[in-house]
Amino acid sequence: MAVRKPGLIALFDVDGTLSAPRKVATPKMLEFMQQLRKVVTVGVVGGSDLSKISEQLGKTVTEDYDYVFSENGLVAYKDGKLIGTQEFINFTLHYIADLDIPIKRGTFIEFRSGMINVSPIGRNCSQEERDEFEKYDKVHNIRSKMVSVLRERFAHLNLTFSIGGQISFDVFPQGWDKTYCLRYLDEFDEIHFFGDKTYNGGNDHEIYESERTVGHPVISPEDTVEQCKALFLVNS
Ligand code: M1P
Repeated sequence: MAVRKPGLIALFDVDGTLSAPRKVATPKMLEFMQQLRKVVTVGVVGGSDLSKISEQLGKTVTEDYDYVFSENGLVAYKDGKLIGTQEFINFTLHYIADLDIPIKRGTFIEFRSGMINVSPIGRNCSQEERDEFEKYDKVHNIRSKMVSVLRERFAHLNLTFSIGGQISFDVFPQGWDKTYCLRYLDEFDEIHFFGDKTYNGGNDHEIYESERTVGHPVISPEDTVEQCKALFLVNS
């Protein structure tokens, strides 16, 4: 029996590489990949989501290949098991289970496009509970302590943790913060950014700190108006 060469992986795009664009791969190609897998580790990487890749490469795609990366690796499988994200989810849910806070509701983790939102109290809480949690968190630093633990534990995943709202924090790949929008603003050489969460760990921090922006921390919408008046409307 052939022995796989250690340290070598053959990684394949899907559309136009393993199948005609957007089409289902031929049985011959699928069979070939299984033959190939006997001698090298085989991975698949596609920009589309797993359901589209499954349509093209088969329902059992995550088991049929050593690695399957959908959404360019945002969702990653190794030997049929979710990696990265799955480990993160399990650790985070254990952490929340052990948290001693007054109220817990449902939806502690929410998957969104390109980000995971984590809420120690759970997103199903009422508005009143949400307001209470925010106050409680200000005193007990539940979110910032949790973020410190996760940041250290999952340093290898190069994630950004961002506390933006009242009851949760966002987790996403580095660079997928608000600076992402700056690529659409190349024609401007002076970009003023205003935000209330400009501190380290806040979801305005990266864009506020960016070399491409002049950052303005604000404390309320009223403050935003005042600062804009002083900056842009004096003498106009
Ligand atoms: O826009 C700031 C944040 O608003 C919500 O946070 P929370 O539910 O904790 O108040 C969420 O949508 C969060 O993702 C977002 O960053």
